[in-house]
Amino acid sequence: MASSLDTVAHDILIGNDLGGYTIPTKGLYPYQWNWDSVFVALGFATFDLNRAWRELETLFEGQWTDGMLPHILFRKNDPGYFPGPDVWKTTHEPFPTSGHSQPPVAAIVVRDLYEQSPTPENAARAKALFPKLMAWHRWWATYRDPSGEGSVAIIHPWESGRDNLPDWDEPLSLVDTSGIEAYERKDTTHVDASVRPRKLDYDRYMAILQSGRAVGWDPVKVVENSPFLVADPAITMILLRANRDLLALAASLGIDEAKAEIEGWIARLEKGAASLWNEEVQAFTTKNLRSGVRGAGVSSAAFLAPFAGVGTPDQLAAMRAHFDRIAAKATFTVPSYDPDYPGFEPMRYWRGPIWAVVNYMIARGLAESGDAERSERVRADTERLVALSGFAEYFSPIDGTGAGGRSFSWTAAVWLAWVS
Ligand code: 2M8
Repeated sequence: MASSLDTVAHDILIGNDLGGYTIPTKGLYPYQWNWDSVFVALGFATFDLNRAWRELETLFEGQWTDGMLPHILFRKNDPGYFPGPDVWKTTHEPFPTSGHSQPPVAAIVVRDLYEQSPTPENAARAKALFPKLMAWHRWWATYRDPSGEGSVAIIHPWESGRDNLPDWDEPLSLVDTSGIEAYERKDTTHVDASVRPRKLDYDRYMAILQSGRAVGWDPVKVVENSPFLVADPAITMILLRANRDLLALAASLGIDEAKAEIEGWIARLEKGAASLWNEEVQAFTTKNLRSGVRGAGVSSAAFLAPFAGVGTPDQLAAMRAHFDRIAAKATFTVPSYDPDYPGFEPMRYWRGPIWAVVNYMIARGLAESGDAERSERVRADTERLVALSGFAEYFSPIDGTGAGGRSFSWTAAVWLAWVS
C-alpha cells in the first residue's frame, strides 16, 4: 500500500510536469534539465510508463546536430532563472538551449524502461532513442578526451552537475574574470545564499560561459578555448556505465551493427577511469588537464566505481574503508564531499550535502557488486532524510536539514523508484 510520502512524491512529479517535460522545481529551476529529466523518467515509470518514455523523448528534442545533449532546454523564456537563453546565445532550433552537456545517465534509464516492459511498442520507442543515444555518446568520445587518456573532460563545472565541488576550486582559481559582463544572479532570490555557490564561483562560471559563446559553441574550439578543462571521474564512470547498458540494449533490440563501436568506447573509458586513480588520496579523483593538479579529497564520485564496474580489489577495498570512515563520522551517507577535508561545508550545495540521485547510483552499484549492507545503509539514510526534511533538493549529512529547492522532482522520483 502506498505511504503518504509516496503520494507526496507522485504529486510533486505531476505538479512539476509542464506537459511532456518536467522542471526540477518551481521558481529556482524553471526549465527542463538533462539528468534531472532522466531520473524523473525513472519516477514516472513507477506509475505511468508512457509518461516516462515521453520525458526522455522530449529531452532529446534538445539534441544538437553534432550529437551533444545540452544541460538545459529553454522552451520558453523565464526571467526567474539566470543565465537564460539570451546569455548562452546558442542557435538550436526550434528552441534555444545551454551550450554544454551534463552527466550522460539517459542510456541507463532507457534500458531500465525497456526491461521493465519489453513489449513491441516499448521496443519501438527504445529503437527510436537508440541512434540519439549513440550520437550523444559518440560526441563525448569525439570531443571530450583531449588528453587521449580515455577519461572524460568537462569544460564547465555546470557540465559535471556538481557545480561547486571543492575539486573545482584549483582549476577555477586559474580562470581570469577580468572580462566578464555585468550580471545579476537569480538563484539567491529563491533560496538562501549560504547554501548556494559563492559570488566568486559565479564570476568564474560566467567567464567560462563567455569563452564558449565567443567561439559559437563549436565543439572543438570550446575545448581549445575554455580556461577550465578537467577530467571528471563521475562523468567518466557514468558514461562507462551508460555504455555498458547501451551495449546490453543493442543486444536485446538486435542492433548488432552498434556493438563494435560501443565496445571500443567501453575499453577506452575503462582505461580512462583507471587513469583517475589517485594513489595519495586512495580514491578516484579529478584531474585538471591544464595544470595537471589532482583533486585533493574524496568526493561522492569515488563511490561510483562499482556502478561503473571499475576498480581493482585493492582500490575497492580502499573505497570501502573511506565509506566506513565517512559513515561513522556523518549521521547520513553519502556526503558529496569528505567531511574530514577542509573544503567540506555541510549545507553548501555540492561541497558536502547529500543528493538523492547520487545516493541512488552509489547504492545500485554497491548492491550489484554484492555489498548489500552498505547499499542498504545508503537507502535507509535517504529514507530517513526525506522522512525528516521532505523532498528537498539536498540534505546536510550532519543533521539531515533539507536545503535548496523544495518539492524537488528528482528527489521525489528517486523516492518512488528506489527508496520507498
Ligand atoms: C544545479 O545546477 C544548475 C545549473 O545547471 C544551477 O545551479 O543553476 C545542479 O545541482 C545540477 O546538477 C542540476 O541538474 C540542476 C537542476 O536540478 O541544478
